[in-house]
Amino acid sequence: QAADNPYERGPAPSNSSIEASRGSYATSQTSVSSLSVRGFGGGTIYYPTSTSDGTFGAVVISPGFTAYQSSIAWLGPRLASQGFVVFTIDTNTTADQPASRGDQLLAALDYLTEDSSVRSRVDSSRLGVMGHSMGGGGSLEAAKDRPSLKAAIPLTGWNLDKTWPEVQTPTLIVGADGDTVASVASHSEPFYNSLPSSLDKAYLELRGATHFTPNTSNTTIAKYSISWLKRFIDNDTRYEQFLCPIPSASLTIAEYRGNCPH
Ligand code: 9J3
Ligand code: ZN
Repeated sequence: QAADNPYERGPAPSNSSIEASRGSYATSQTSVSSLSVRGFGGGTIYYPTSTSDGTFGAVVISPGFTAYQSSIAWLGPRLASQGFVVFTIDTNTTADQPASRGDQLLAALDYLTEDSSVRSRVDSSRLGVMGHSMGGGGSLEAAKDRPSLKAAIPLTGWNLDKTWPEVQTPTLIVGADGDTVASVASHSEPFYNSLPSSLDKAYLELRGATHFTPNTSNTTIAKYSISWLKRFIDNDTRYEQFLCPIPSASLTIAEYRGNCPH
């Protein structure tokens, strides 16, 4: 790790390293039973196996309405292998609304850093939240409630609350151009626009994508999520090159907005 940034983990990144199906760390996983926790529904923790690189930042990920951790499981090893502890959770009930999912993301972070079997591997000062649909809406709720969070990434997020001026956490909003469940016009775009203009924020609209695109392996989601988490949870400016200047529209990106440099 570089002397000027104690939180840097892993080798210098390239476009191919952030697009790869796995990063440089071998990973392990451990299951957390719903019967052993309160405030959320259990889940699976994915983490770098080695303890030789010190602690890692961590991110908890919530699924959407009616869905289980299996719907976001691909992100576990994908992100953990880049050097994060990743906790994909189940919610108390699959009908829980975004505000509840936000509370559950925070309960899961507290479990991860205070009680879990991997707590010694986690840097409790460098935490983030992600989620799909109502889980994405929940990630905005969690950031609003806990401004110390370093990164939030709602994936095709859904929330009745369209205004998020209270958020102080760097936030990457990911929408899908063909989403008919949480249309970008009614959800992701107003979320992005309502975040403070002074905040480190970005809006990535996936091209040729639906509400359920975040439920299977997706290179565009992965590469920008990795870059955002690295940049803001690890303060790793080696990843700034992938976020700024703002990425151009392409075969997989319908639109990208943001404020650069971060
Ligand atoms: O989590 C989601 O997929 C939310 C989208 C939805 O079905 O909202 C309708 C209540
Ligand atoms: Zn609001």
